[in-house]
Amino acid sequence: MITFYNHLHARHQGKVEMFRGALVPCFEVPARADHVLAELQRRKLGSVQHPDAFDDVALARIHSPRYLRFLATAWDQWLALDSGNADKDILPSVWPTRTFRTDIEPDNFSAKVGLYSFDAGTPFTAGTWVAARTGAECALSAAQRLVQGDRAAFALSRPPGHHAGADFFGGYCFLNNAALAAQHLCDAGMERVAVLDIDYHHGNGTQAIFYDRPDVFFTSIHGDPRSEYPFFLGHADEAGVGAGLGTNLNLPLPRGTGFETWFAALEHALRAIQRFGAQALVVSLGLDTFAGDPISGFLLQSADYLRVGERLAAAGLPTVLVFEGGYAVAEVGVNAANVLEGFLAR
Ligand code: Q9C
Ligand code: ZN
Repeated sequence: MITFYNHLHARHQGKVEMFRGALVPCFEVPARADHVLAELQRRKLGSVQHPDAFDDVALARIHSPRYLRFLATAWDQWLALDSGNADKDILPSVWPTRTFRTDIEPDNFSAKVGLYSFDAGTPFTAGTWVAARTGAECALSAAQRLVQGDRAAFALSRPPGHHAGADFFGGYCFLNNAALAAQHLCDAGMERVAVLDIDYHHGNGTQAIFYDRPDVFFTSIHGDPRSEYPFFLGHADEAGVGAGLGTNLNLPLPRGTGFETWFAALEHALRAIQRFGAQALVVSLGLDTFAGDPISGFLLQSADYLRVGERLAAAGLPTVLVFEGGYAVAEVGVNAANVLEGFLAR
């Protein structure tokens, strides 16, 4: 399968994230994608290309105009505050929670950052916009391959995307790559598209984007949000709304869940996708379900990812794989390549 590799991913390189009252080194590091690329090439799992160019119209199918404007200009606004800001990352510190207004974009830069974000774990750096935008092009290029008749394509990019909503960043995500890919498939004429999110963390952004949509089915297997990030979405009773009622399926599992139970949930999710009648599949491929992941709580082993790939292929749908989380840096390449190898073996 072809891989669209974000050759500019390392331009996004956060220094620190807020964790329990301290600034700690970022978990979402460039080496993650480097290891995946190296392992794909070592095993010869297909050609690797730079993405095709897409204009802002493709991004605006998912993201709001004012959010896109903010992302494109945030770094310059940050430098305009103080040229000494060049060697510091932007981190949000104030948010409009319940009872506040979000319809007026404030002039104050910190307030803007808060308006367009939901956590203090997602630094915005000098190269964040170009990296995120090029990553989105990887997802769109992969989706376009399906339109042209390919069986599968892989978007190998960072920063990840599934926590980003139509107008907010967070959870290390800025542009929702999986949602952009799914929308591209819809726009190319597919009437029913499924997004399967197997990152450890619930894909709150993707869910929210498609929550009222009857044409995009979203299903996610993730750590129970009562204890796991992103905490405030991802419960089993979230089924969609309006015309989208019945097209959202959450399968939360407790921290400590092992492969057998997790795989049964995957089976459940794929059967639901089959019942929905999906014509194509977008997989938010997080590898932070791995037992060795430093910030997650499932117990999958490296060999299990071969079976995950096989099962995804057995769904028999044209499939875009989109790289999301996975923070066991030394193992993330092997684990991602195992999914691809399992998929290709079917
Ligand atoms: N100190 C993705 O996997 N912070 N995002 C967890 C760790 C947020 C994960 C706390 C985790 C976000 C794409
Ligand atoms: Zn994750």
